[in-house]
Amino acid sequence: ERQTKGFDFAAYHDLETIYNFMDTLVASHSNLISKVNIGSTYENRPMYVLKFSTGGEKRPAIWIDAGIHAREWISHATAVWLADRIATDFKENRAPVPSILSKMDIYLMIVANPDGYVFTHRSPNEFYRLWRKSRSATSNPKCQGVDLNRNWDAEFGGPGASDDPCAEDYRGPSAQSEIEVKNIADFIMSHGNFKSFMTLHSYKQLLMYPYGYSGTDAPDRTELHDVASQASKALNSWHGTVYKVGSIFHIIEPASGASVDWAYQRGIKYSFAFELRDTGEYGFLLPANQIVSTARETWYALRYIMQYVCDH
Ligand code: ING
Ligand code: ZN
Repeated sequence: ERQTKGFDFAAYHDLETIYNFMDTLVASHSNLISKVNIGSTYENRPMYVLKFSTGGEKRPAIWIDAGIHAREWISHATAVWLADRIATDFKENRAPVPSILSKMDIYLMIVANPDGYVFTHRSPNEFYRLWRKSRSATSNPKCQGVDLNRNWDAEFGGPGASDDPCAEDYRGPSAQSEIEVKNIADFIMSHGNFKSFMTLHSYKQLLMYPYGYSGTDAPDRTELHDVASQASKALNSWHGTVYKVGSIFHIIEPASGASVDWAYQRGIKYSFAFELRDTGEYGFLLPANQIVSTARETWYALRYIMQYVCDH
C-alpha cells in the first residue's frame, strides 16, 4: 500500500505540504526515487528535483519542471500527481513506465520557483495570489521579482521581455542573474545527458516547441510539430480537452530568454512547453476539482513524448 494514498491530489497545497509529500514518496519508493537538492533560492529555500532511476550512471534523461511561474498552481498540482503516477506505474509494472525507466532517468521539479509560490499563499488578495515572478530585489525598490522564464541565456534581452523591473515579464539585469535559473541551468549542464526538456505552465491549453524569441523555424520543427501533434491527440483521448500545437512565437507571442529555447539551443532536441487548462474561464484560478483530470490528460501527452524520446 503506498503511503501517499491518503494524500489529497484534488487539492492545492502549500510548499511545506508539497515538500513533505516528496519525502513521503521517496521513502515509500526508495528503490526508484531520490531527492536531489540543486541549490537554494533568493530567500534561501531549498530547490528539489525528484530523480526516478533504476540505476546506471547519467543515463539519457528527461526533464520536467512545473511552477516556474508562481501563480500557475495547476502546474504544481499536476506535477505532484505525475510523481505519484510514475511511482505507482513502476511499482505495479504498468506500461510504458518500466520500459522507459529501464533506459532513461526522469527528473521532475515540482516547484521551480519556491519563493514565488510561498508568496502566492500569503493571502487570497490578488497581489499575492497572482504573483508570477521570483521575489528578488531589483534596481527599483518599489518592484520585486524577475520573470524566471525570461532570464535564461537564450537571446536574453530580445523581443517579448521587459527591462522594466515593475513589468510582469521583467527579464532581470543579465542572463541567469536569478539564482533559481542558475541552479537549474547548472544542474542540467553538469548532468550533460538530457534528451528532453518539458516545462509546465498555465493557462491556454497549448503544446509548444521552440523558438519563442524568433519566428524562424527551429531546425527540427517538422519533427517537433509531429511529436507535439501526436502528444496532443493522446491528451485529447482522455476526455476531449483540445490543445493547440505550434511554436511559442507563432501560437502565443514572442518571448526571449525562455527555458525551452535555452534547452533547445544546448542540444536538448525534444524541448516542449505546456500551457495547461483552461482557456480562460477560470484562468490561473482553476478549480481544484479539475486537478486530477488535468493531470491525467497531461500524463497521456507526457507519456507519449517520453516513449518517443526513448525510441529515438
Ligand atoms: N506563458 C508562458 C510565458 O512564459 C511561454 C509562455 C512558454 C513563453 C514557454 C516562452 C516559453 O509567458 C505563461 N502563461 O507563463
Ligand atoms: Zn507561465
